[in-house]
Formats: sequence, C-alpha cells, structure tokens
Amino acid sequence: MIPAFSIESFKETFLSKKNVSQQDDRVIRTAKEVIDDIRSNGDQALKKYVEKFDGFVPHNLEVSESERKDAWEQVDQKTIESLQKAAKNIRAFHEKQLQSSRFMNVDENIVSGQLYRPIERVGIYVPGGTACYPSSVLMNAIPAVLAGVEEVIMVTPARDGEQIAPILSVAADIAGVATIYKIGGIQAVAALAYGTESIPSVDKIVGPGNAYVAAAKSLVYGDVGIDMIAGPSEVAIIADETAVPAYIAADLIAQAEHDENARAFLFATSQTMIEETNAELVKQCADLPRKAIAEQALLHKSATVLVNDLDQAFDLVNQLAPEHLEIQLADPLNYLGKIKNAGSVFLGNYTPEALGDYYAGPNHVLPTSGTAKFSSGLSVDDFIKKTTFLYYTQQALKEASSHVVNIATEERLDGHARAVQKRLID
Ligand code: HSO
Ligand code: ZN
Repeated sequence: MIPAFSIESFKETFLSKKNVSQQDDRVIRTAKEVIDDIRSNGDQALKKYVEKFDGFVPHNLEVSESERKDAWEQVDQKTIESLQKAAKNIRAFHEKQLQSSRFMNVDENIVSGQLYRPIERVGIYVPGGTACYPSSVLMNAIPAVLAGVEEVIMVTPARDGEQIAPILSVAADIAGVATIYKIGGIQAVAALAYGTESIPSVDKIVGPGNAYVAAAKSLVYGDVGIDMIAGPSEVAIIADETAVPAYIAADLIAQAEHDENARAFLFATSQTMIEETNAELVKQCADLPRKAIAEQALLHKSATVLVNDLDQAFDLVNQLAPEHLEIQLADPLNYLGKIKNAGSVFLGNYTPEALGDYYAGPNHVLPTSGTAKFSSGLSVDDFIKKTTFLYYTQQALKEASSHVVNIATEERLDGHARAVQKRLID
C-alpha cells in the first residue's frame, strides 16, 4: 500500500531541501489584514472577525468559573482519570528538565553566572475543530506552568455559539491554565500578540493551528515569541527481522490518520518485512474510521525503503531528521548512539508512538519537516530566558584591561577602550 522507493529515489524525493512549510501568499495577506485591524482597533475588530469566521460572538469571551466547573460534569470519569494520570507522567518528565540559576565562575575578584527566569505571560493556541486534542493542552501547558510562567492563557474557539469543548476546559484545569478565551484563528493570535480591551497581551504564543494560525504566528513573531511553525506530522520506522509487521502497520496508520499530508516511512532490512507490512496496512485500514485520510497519506506521502544494512537505515533517517523515530530492532537501546537527528525516539516493539503522543511523559510537540536537524521538541526551556551576569573588582578589571583595549582599538571603538581605561586612572 505504501509505495516502494529505492535508496536513490528516496533521497531525491524526500531529502532535497524544499521548504515544505512554505506559506501561501493569499493566506499571509488575509492574516496581515486581520492582525493590523485588531492591533489598531482592539475588541471591536476582534469581535468583527470572530463573527465573520466563527459565525457568532460568544456572550463572554472568557470561559467563566462556572463554565469551567460544569465542563467536569460533561466529560466521563474514565477519561478524566486518564488525563490526570497522563498529566502526572508529563509533569514528572518535564520537572527533570528544570535548571536553577547558577554562579559559573567565582573567584576572589570575579563573579559570573546565569539567571533562569520564566517568561511572564504565555498564550496557548488550541484548535477547536476536528483536531480538538486535550493531549495537546497538557503537552503545551504543563511545561509552561512548571517553568514558572505567571499566567498561562489558553485560546480556543467556541463551538455552536457559546461553549468550548468541555474536554479542553478539563485538560486546561488539570494542566494549570489560568484563563481561557473563546477565540480562535488569526484573530486569537492577533489578540494575544497585541492585547485588546478584553484579552491581555502575552510574551510568547505556542500551540498548533491551521495554515491561517501558522501564518498569523509567523507575522507576529518578533513582537512576541512563538514555538515553531509545524509542518505535517511524520514517523520513520527502522525494522529488522525481529519486528512485527502488524505493529509496524499499526504505527504507520496512527501517523497517517492525522492528516492527508502526514508522512510514514519504513526502512526495513528485508523485503518480506515490507510485503507483510503492506498486507497488514490493507487489513488494518479496512475498518479505520479515518480510512480515507490515512490512505491518502500512505499512498501519496509515504515510502518504504529496503536497506542493505542498519547503518544505511540510520544514515537515511539522520538525513531525514524525522519528527518521530521508531526503532523496532533487537536490543533497541543499543542504537541510541546512532541517532543524530530526530524529534523523539520510541524503542522496541512495545513502545508505539501513541504512548508518547498521550501519556508516557516526553512532549509530543516536536520538530517536523527535517527541522530536528537544528531544533528540539517543546520543553520547559521554551518558557525560560537565560540572563547572564558579571561582576569584576577594580583589580580584576585592571588585569583584563589591556586585552579589552587591544580588541577595542582593533575594532576602532575608542569609546569602548576608554570605558575600561577611565576606571583605572585613580
Ligand atoms: N502525533 C501528534 C500528537 C498527537 N497525536 C496528538 C494524537 N494527539 C504530533 O506529535
Ligand atoms: Zn499522533
């Protein structure tokens, strides 16, 4: 079901740089218009676009205390318990990422170090349509709360006029989100970036969204921080003869059902493994509710590659830099050293990506489209700024002075040289 690619054709099709996340001009123009209007006209413009794009304006833009309380009655108890357990695992994992401010160099005459300070206000964008994922609320909000962000604000569009999806509200409570506003789309990004009478401005906006949201995020970047512009989700699986075709197929499908542009790759050391996986794909897709989407992704965006050996598989995967990498090999932990570029790695036959998507602890917001070559998944670091500090006594400055003056003179910046010399005169 997934087309077979030779090593060469795989390289040509999937490894050439072609900026898959490039944005449509028309979308950018629309986003710019909405952002400019909201920046100049605040709430009045915001409400105009909520009406225009969502078809209604909720009574109150903020989700009230009582609405948040009522949401708990509308979600079944089993789901609530699972979200709570997942949140506990995600919190425990991300807690270990926290670092404290520290002195780095301390002697009699010199002190230097680094302060770790949380971003003060963060906005989390949560889509409200078919991709309405409480797991993404947990993955985005928990690291922010742990980092010490004072105010974590969530935005998500209301459905049918008034209510946001109750499960998103419950997930927000579990994660520690302070305030939720019933807005989405470009208008929500603009309101968070610049503030309106009813929406406070934030310092950074994170969270996934459609092409309009992505365009809006890239336009407000600079005035606020953003996490990343995510491309289509992808998984690469490396399999030897110990892998199980039914499990491989299940994980390729789990990826493919995300959207028609999702990409699923299998690098196998045997032709039989590829054939058996394809047979499983057909079987398992048959009764999949999102069959049409998954089939599109598998048929048109994905690839199987027969590799000569595992070194070749790792070489291709490192060039691909996939968002998710599954290593379905005997002794999978032995291969950690071979991984250079990947967002998150899942080891062995019993660690499906779905475990990490929802529950185990590592973050599911990950670099896509090869960006794992230079960036990482969401972590507490995304909500922290590092500020360095320095203290010298006059004695220490004296010892450093000739070097500073030499470099300043070379750069023809006499003012810099004098700023040092002035302090050594008396
Ligand atoms: N696989 C997605 C995350 C997700 N899966 C959310 C299910 N819900 C991107 O890593
Ligand atoms: Zn997923």
